[in-house]
Amino acid sequence: MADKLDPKEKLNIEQILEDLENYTPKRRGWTWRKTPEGGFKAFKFHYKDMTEPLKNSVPLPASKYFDFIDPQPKPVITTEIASGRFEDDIRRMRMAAWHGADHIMVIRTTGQSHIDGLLEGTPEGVGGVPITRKQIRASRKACDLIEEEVGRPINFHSYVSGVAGPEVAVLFAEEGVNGAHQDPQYNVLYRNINMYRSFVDAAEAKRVMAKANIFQIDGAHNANATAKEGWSVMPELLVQHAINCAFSVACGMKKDFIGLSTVPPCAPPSPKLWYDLPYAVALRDFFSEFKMRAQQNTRYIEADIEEATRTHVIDTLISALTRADIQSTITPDEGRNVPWHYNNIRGIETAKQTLVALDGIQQLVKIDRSGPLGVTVREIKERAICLLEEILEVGGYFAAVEKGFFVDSAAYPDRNADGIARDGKGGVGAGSIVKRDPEYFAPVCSHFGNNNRPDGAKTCSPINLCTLCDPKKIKYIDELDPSDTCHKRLEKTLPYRKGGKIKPEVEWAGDGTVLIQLFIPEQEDVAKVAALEIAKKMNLNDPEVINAQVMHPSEGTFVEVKGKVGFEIDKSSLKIPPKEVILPEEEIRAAIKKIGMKVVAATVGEDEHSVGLREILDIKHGGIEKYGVKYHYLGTSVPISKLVDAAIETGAQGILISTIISHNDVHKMNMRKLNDLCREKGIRDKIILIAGGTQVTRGMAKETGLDDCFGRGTKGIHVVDSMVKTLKNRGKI
Ligand code: Z97
Repeated sequence: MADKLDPKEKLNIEQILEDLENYTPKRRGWTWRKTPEGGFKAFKFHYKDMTEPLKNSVPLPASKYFDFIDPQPKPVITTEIASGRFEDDIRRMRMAAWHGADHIMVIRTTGQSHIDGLLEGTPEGVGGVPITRKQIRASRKACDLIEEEVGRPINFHSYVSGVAGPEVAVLFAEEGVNGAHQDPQYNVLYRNINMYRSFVDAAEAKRVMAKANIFQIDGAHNANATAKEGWSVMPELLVQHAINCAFSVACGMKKDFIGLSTVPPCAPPSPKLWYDLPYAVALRDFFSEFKMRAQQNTRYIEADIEEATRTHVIDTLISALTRADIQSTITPDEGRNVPWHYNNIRGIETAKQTLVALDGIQQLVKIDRSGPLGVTVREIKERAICLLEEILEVGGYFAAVEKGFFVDSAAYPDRNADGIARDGKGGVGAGSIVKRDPEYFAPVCSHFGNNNRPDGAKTCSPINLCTLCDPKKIKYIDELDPSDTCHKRLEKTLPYRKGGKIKPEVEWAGDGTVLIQLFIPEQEDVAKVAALEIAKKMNLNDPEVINAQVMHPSEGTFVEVKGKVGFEIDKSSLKIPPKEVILPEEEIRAAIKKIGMKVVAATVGEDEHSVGLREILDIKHGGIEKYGVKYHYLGTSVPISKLVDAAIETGAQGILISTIISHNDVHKMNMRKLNDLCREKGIRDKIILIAGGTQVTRGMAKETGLDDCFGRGTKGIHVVDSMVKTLKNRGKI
């Protein structure tokens, strides 16, 4: 297959799936972004904390005013991709990478913790999609191509959890997965896996991850998301981080490969900063040697995308004020949908835009510990230490879990007695721990324990190397169920990927989903039902209200409805207008300056409608004045002859007429007259003639002998661009 992606071509999924059994990842282990010595220069700016730019990217919308630069912030930026179909996820990964994500987490739609072994193939089956070797290999292969295309390594990430955790860790090490969540407390608290078994499994898994340089993220954020009051569990979060960090180091993980999953725990309308900033500072004080993976708050996301985005901006401000080595992003639609692909991009853009804007903030603003912040930081730390002490007093971690110390919704030392309590003898895998047999020989050498090789030599040499030392020994198993495979799914979506058919989508190729936004001037209950009726009349299938926001209790409601279209568009039936390329602003300004461009302008005939023309002229809304053109406005209903005379008198190089009235084609008549008169006076080749108006179209220029014509939606830039192009064609510049 082609070893390079072409930005003009879609990802060829079928090609990615070819010869997968022989594919090995191009790169292994975690990678950080590179910060150039002495900062980074782009356009007219000197950035303090930006990293090397991408080879190919989509910059922020406002970049067109800044020479299309696309500065890349220092933290690695994460996006979580959750469609469940890896064949669609890889397209989303490519879009995400172009917008600046270099840490791509794949969330399965089933809990891996429920599965006690590894699955093969790419089944959707029942209960969601597990992680399998084929999916990972295809995704890593796609990432290898995508990282080449954008010019920056992509860290591919998934989850090591459940009683098959050690096997999953080996699979990840074999397949070049670069990051993973691993925290034995997650299994215990949220998946009811036996607590002792979970820590034994974690020891194995962490050892394997450490040897493979897989970056680890812990699971403390889950307490924040689960507790009734996320902000009350701050002391406990510190304790959970501490337990996982200490255990990971004991298993042989390097501290800079251990990431704390931190979430600013509050959201407006709370006074967020008073909780989130001291918490962030306390964390960074206690865990200064470890990496911070700052995640955006999901606990309080409702259905309003804008609201989620605003909270995420404040979260990112906290990251910038403190430290985030990885800035994780959440799609702003998480509260109302399975995340949609363009919302992944919105999340990434939110983080990128905020971090770029806040470049070097720590040189401008210092955190003041002398006031209330210092007091609160100390208080959080004291509460955490007291909780740890009490855990030790009651007999240690396992005893504390039995007593329901964790995810209690009160701020320690208060207790609401609503914590998650687990029985040490119960849970999944209870009683399954067996003492290692002295003769036991581990299947992979980066195993916890010495594998009976006291000499410390390559521990797998007696079995002629293990799969981690010799990838050729990896057994690749393809699909197991011929009816439930990615190939079957790809057949169905072929028309939309390669067959010239177009259907809108948000999650999977060809899903047909669209979103409509309506303002209904009724109270909320009525508005929601009315919106659904409107969606049905628009022929949307399965319409569903996913957001309703009261504008006023009786004046009206903003409603968002999703639905599916039942039709498709034939690409070959579309008539695509040729794209007009506007000259760069700098070039336009230079040309205008060079010839000292002057124009005369007026509305003509019986036309008193002057607003459109004034907008094209005035600097305020980007009229031609903005680009250096001097204009002489003659007023309304001006005879053509007066305009031509004025142009001759003032030495203007252009005449702009505006003509709205079009009955009896009076607009065209005036346009022709302008051309004819200029010819008569012998100035036609020295003057640029342009007409505009609501009934005017570009095609009328040819018909009437003018240089250009403009209709609705025209801006000053289009007119100056046209004037400069005419001058160029005439060899004047
Ligand atoms: C995040 N927004 O980025 P299973 N292990 C740990 C976890 O935290 C998780 C799993 C395993 C979130 C999304 C939520 N975390 C992820 C420490 C899940 C998942 O699928 O339940 O077996 O494991 O962290």
